[in-house]
Amino acid sequence: MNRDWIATARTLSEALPYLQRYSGAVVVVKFGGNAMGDADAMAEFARDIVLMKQVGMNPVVVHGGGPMINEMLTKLGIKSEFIRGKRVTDQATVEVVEMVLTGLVNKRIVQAIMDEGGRAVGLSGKDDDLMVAEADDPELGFVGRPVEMNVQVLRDLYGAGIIPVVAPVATGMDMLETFNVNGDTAAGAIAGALKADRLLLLTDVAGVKDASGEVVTQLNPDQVRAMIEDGTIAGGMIPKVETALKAIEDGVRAVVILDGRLPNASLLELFTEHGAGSIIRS
Ligand code: X2W
Repeated sequence: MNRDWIATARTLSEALPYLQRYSGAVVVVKFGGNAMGDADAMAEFARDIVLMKQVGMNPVVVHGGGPMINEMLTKLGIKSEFIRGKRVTDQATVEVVEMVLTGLVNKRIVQAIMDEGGRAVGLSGKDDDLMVAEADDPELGFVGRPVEMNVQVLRDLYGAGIIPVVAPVATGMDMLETFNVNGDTAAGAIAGALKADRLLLLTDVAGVKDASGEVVTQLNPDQVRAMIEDGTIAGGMIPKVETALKAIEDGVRAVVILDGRLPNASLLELFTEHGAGSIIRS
């Protein structure tokens, strides 16, 4: 018999305890613009999500799309800059952000999940008041900080067998303004409100690295705080670990930061002993 088939059967068999452990688990998956890559990467991500649903988990997808927003702003001749990892967002920019995220990117992900045989419905923070935000910092314009979450619509969707796909655009307290929310922040707020079993932050780095550049596979919140303080964790990793700390405070059981470009990254993390990336939990 072909050795590959034997290995496949063994892999499935070894996944049993993980399948049992995660049955019914709520898993929020942040799919960043940098992890989306090409059509193949999108299809592979969608397939992993459909598999999670098929084996009884409740995946909730929250996406980014920074590179796609940049592309559209460039086409329209609108200049854009970032302060501390967040896009300075004026009125013209927030309109483009909403169009690109809730239109182009959200529907591409919905299509990819449908194409793999799942059922997906796309929505933004505006739908059913899922995510209500306030201005984060006057310097940033219409960048929102989530202040009120109404996640029942997500429970209704996954309870009905549907995979929710959420664009990180929020409504204002007066229900008139539109806010651009960082994708990681939105995913953390949603995971916190759902008290999710897992928050997976799929990005384009292997995980949290120590001073020698090695990925640290397991961390607790105190270790993360110490690594921020001594400068080991820096740059774009800071908003991610801050999201992780806040989500854990809000009741998420564990947060994993992993490289979404790795083949079957989420499955490797959830269904094998090996895991992937860095897991943060108390
Ligand atoms: C982000 C929203 C998209 C996002 C932006 O405008 O780019 C803020 O910076 P990635 O692909 O996950 O980076 N919002 C406030 O987070 O995309």
